[in-house]
Amino acid sequence: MRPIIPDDLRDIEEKVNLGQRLSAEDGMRLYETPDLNAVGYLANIARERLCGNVAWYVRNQHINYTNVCNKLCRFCSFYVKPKDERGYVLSPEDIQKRVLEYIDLPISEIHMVAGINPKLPYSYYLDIVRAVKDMRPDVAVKAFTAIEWVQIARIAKKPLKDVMTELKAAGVSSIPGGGAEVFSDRVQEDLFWTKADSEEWLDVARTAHEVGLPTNATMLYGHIENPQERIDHLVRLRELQDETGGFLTYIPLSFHPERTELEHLSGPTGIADLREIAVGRLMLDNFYHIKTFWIMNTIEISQVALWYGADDIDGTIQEYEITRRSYSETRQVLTRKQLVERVIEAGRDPVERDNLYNILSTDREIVEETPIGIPGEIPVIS
Ligand code: V47
Repeated sequence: MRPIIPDDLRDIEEKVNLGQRLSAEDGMRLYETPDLNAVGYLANIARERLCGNVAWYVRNQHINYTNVCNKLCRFCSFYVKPKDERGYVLSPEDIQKRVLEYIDLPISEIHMVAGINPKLPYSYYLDIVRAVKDMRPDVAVKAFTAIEWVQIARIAKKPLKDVMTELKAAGVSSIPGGGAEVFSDRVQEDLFWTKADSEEWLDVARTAHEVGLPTNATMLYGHIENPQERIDHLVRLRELQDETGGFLTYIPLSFHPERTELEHLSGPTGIADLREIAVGRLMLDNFYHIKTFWIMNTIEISQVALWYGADDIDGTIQEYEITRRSYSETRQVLTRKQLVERVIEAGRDPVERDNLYNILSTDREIVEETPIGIPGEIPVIS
């Protein structure tokens, strides 16, 4: 019978068992080996050592306050250019209406990100955060990708540290991981040349950690990047985490090519998605949480991913617009009961968390709530 770990990965197995750091070269071998199950098995050792059998989830809502963006990223299907008649901007009142749609559900996190709309003044960003907090004082606002933070500081004409401190006082309590894409000048020049480069993205994260705002980290994979670029990305995240300890979670984002300029690409397979979770877990030995974002990975792959290194399955997202419009117009919602049942079916223990991983509930028997969400029309506001 074939051993679980092939001979050529035995040295990596030994390091994983001893809790030793893997080198970039080890990481390349994890990408190159055809034996995905061996990689998953090793990732599960690291995962269970840190997180036991727990699978975290969150009751959350996404609000994308504008689809107008001047960054022209070739992998994105969400944005429209400034002046495009399909562009929208949600006013603080519109945002409160969105929050009201789910006010009866104990959502603990609102994830608020959007395009880079050059027309929005600094006061707008403060207003929309306050609008959410006025409506739902207890909810945690996880807001603005690094790219938005760069824009906010630019429009405010203030140092990043100051706008972060002011928006934190207004109610932002953590920062999502978007905008990192892949830390590669080559990929950046081709796909997102107008956007913050890797140094800037890492600087935003560093500043956030300095002002006491924990952040997530992402990597968008499965387009034109190569394994070496992915390993470089992970190593640079690991280095910053060694320096600050401010990252909460790493989320590999599976590229969806539909209706993007890269539609001719086929996008990652389920096998590639699982490998990315596993390599992330093994390389990022100083990250506690690895998230499988089920909206992009599918709930089925995410169930398996809980055995390939992931300890977080994200949430009962209400409406996800960043990729939703690109491959399906339907809402992507799992009720809390459905999500918990999927986790239990996968053999893990579901634990509801808030945005900082405080435990909110360990219930396994969930009473079905009113179907979550009302498909929201995206208002067109001049
Ligand atoms: O930065 C854009 C990615 C990101 C596509 O922090 C795409 O908990 C796939 O960062 N196919 C924004 N991905 C979303 C994001 C995120 C999502 C969930 C949880 C968290 C978190 C963060 O979405 C962008 C970009 O990398 N993206 N277009 C696409 N076609």
